Amino acid sequence: MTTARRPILVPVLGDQLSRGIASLQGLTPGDAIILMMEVWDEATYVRHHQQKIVLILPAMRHFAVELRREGWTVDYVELGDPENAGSFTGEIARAVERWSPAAIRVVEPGEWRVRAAMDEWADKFACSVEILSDDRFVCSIGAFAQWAGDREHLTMEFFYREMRRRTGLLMDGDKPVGGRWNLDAENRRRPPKRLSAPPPPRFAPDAITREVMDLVQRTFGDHFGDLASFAWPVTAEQARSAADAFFTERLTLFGPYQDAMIAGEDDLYHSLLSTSINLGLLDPLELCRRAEAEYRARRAPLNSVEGFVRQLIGWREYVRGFYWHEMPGLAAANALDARRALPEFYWTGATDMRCMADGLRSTRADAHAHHIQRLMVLGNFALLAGISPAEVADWYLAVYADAYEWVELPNVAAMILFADGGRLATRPYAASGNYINKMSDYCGGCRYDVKQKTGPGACPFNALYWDFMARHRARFESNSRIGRLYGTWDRLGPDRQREYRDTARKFLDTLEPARAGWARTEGEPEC
Ligand code: FAD
Ligand code: DLZ
Ligand code: SF4
Repeated sequence: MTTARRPILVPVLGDQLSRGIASLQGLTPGDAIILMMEVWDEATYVRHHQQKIVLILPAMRHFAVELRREGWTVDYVELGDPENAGSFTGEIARAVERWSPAAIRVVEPGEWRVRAAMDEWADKFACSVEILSDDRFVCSIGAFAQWAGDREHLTMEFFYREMRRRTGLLMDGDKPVGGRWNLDAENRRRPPKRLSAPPPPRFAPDAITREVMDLVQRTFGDHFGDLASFAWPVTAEQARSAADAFFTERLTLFGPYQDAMIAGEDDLYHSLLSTSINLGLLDPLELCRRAEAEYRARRAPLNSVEGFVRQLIGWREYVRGFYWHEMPGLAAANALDARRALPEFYWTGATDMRCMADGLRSTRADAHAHHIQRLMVLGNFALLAGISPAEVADWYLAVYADAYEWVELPNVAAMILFADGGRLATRPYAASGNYINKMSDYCGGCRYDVKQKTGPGACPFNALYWDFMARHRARFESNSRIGRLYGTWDRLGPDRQREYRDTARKFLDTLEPARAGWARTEGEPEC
């Protein structure tokens, strides 16, 4: 680097580990100092699962090694550095002192609280600050806002069609390949007994990762989650090999069994790529193009490929736009006035409900549960039991390795809890035990009876479902998608209805509230 010119300082955050990140485009190693910061605030603003920290810090360290190999100057601040200021802003201040940069150039972050801090940098530091749009998403925050306009409901399906047109994915001219936009109806196959998928690759921790594992054990050993089984990809190369395995071994049946659940089968035909995509190790658009190529080469059926593409350029893009469009209100939204504390068993896994226990086990073991467990088991329970959205959101943000607020909060507050009052979903994803029984093998081995509706041995989802519907009758009776269910409820008559509601109340009374301090350090203000 020439000594005469003041460099551009380019902070790269822990989930911006993409070589093509916008802040580096157009720069050469001679122009820039790349700043990477391991900071206490990010590791503790919620008490992340131990594996989430072990995923992110080694991924950052490996990324720094790659950049240095390419000739970039990387100013890397480790968590254990005694001078570490503990926050992004504090570390930028120290870096500005060290380098006297001409400007700071950074890509917008994934979380509102970080954006709020970033917006203050220009006033705090004696140099200009350029905050760039994150072009790893197809739809910018501004473009989403334009699409949303003043629509009352932000229906994902219409947004998704726009994304298909914009990217040209699975299109024949201006028509969807195969004549239909969405093949979701073909993606709900009931799983046969003993459905089992080829296991996804696991990546043994190397020296860099093992060093962070020691650090996490020493420093965050009291955070939720097991560490010993850590096997997530932490480099772009590993992430590519995880993607290869998905495309060759699991994509074909991804579609049909997307909603299936089998006890002990934690991954089934899911891709397990969210941790790598969200870190920036994989490009979602490239994955979609590869999935399309599998279809065009007749190696994968359309329902699997369209399902996968829809998750990425539909749901993933949509929830990100929704987050920025609805924040900061979304974090405090509670349209159903749900106030119950999160039960302790979400943290301990100690419940006799087999479906819940299985999802909680994989959450603890791998910092992962697949979509339908997050949505229709763990999320459905939180909805029906009326658990406070803020407590549920903290839990999801802390326990999953792929969780950042931009993707976690819309899924929790809007998709599962209906806390946004129906901006995202036209009806709540509420279901009784019957749904779980149809889509899984859980109920056979459960101490509760899924066919029994009331009484102490009945599947708790059954009474909770009707209790939820009865509690929210005023809101949902006029809903064209679920209003007619109140006819079924009315036909039960007052005595039977009372039995349902008593069963629900008695069950809810047994729930022990989670002790303080699991998700956030006690006594610290919420960020
Ligand atoms: P696959 O089933 O293989 O799906 C392929 C990809 O599609 C995923 O890797 C992911 O990038 C994307 N995707 C699928 N569904 C969604 C969705 N609803 N929203 C956004 N992207 C989606 N996903 C996260 O990445 N981080 C989260 O914090 C997160 N929290 C969730 C909370 C709840 C309550 C629910 C219902 C879903 C949440 N999801 C979250 C979405 C989804 O459950 C995970 O992306 C998925 O389980 C990751 O596993 P996979 O890579 O095997 O996904
Ligand atoms: C989640 C996380 C953790 C645990 N640690 C760091 C860190 O030390 N340094 C960093 O740059 N990023 C970390 N992250 C990811 C950030 O929380 C994430 O970049 C912001 O939330 C913005 O999305
Ligand atoms: Fe879950 Fe009810 Fe089935 Fe038990 S019976 S596994 S609680 S749905």
